[in-house]
Amino acid sequence: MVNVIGLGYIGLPTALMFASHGVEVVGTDYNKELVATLNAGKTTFEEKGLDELFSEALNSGIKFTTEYQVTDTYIVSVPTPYDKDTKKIDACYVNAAVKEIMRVCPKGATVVIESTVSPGTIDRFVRPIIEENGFKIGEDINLVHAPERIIPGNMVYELLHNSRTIGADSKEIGEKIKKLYSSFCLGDIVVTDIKTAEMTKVIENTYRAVNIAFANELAKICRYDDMDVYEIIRICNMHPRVNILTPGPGVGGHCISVDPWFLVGDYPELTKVIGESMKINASMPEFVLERIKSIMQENNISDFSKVGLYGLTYKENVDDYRESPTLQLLECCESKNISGFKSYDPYITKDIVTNQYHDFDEFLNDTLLVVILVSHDEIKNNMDKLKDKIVLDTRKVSDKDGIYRL
Ligand code: SAJ
Repeated sequence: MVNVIGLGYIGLPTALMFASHGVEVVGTDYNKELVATLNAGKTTFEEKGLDELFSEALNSGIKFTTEYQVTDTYIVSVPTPYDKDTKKIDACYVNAAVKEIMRVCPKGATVVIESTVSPGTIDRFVRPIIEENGFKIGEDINLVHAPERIIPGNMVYELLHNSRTIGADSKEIGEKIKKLYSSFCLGDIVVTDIKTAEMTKVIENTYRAVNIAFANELAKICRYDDMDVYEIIRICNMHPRVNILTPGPGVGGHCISVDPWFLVGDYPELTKVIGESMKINASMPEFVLERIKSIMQENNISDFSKVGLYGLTYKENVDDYRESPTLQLLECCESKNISGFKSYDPYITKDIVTNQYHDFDEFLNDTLLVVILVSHDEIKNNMDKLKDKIVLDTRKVSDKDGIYRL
């Protein structure tokens, strides 16, 4: 039986995927409310195909509990934030989960860490916890790192089809866990050592962060000297070896805006490009605020309450608002004593900020300047509703003339 620890954005779909492919699974989370919701037959976030997968997993007998199980395989899928001062990984949730596992696990068990961790984290934190509990790694307990690669918005498809990396101390254990993931994963599974697996995962997200930062920096240069960044990127990308990403109002989510900091924290002298890239991405919400102020001035709008922020999530068509550029923008406003912005997001039904609307038309009625911060399908399909508005489109949702851009 596999005991999946942590039933969040990664742990839940992973647990469901194993269960719907014939693996006996118990999902454990310390959040009682979350476990109660799952036991009541409801999923805890919106994701394409997740409800169907949930039903299949329930039919296959998946169970949810707050208790750690006595079993032979554990998969740890808990958050790994970073310390805002040191930029180093904060492994407290992984450490706590491994300590709990050690209280119940029998000899011979395998502990798989799925959570994203910086290179060396398993050596520094996880191994000592196992050894302190009197187990010999490789004999009594096997350790594996199996980072995920799925993208919110297309998680179910990517869980099935993406290739994966498995890091293990021995080839034999690596192959054993590869076989387990092969129960559902159709992509190639590479077996390597633990530190290599740790580094590859962090690098994948760092690669994307650096490339987004490059696009964001181009947007700033083009704004400064009145050039069209989108047209320039479009033309450059016709070169066979150029593929520039899309500038935006910032980088959110719990991966790309977080993981590269681990490297900056651990290798401060060696991460010049990465460190600057993270700063550029983090500067985008303020850049958008400055854009808003200059557009307000140009259009004689002095009241911030006439400005509506469209989109609160960190990207399109998901309900996840962790570290979202809009929330970063509102934080920036707070630090500058600017208040009054209205906001709306079709995916956020509860109130998470002040002046938040829950109806698109009411939101539009009360605003003069609409700032598009997330390219949800709703806005893409309803741009005609904005025809009488002043629009700042930070996501290039529309090609129309007369719209302000980054
Ligand atoms: N963004 C831009 N411009 C772009 C692309 C993205 O501004 O051209 C912004 C998005 O709007 C968003 C942020 O960047 O705010 C991150 O979004 P994303 O879609 O690039 O990535 P995530 O954070 O949802 O998921 C990433 C993925 N990693 C890579 O693409 C390398 C995913 O495969 C990982 O599984 C996930 O991180 C994770 O859990 O680590």
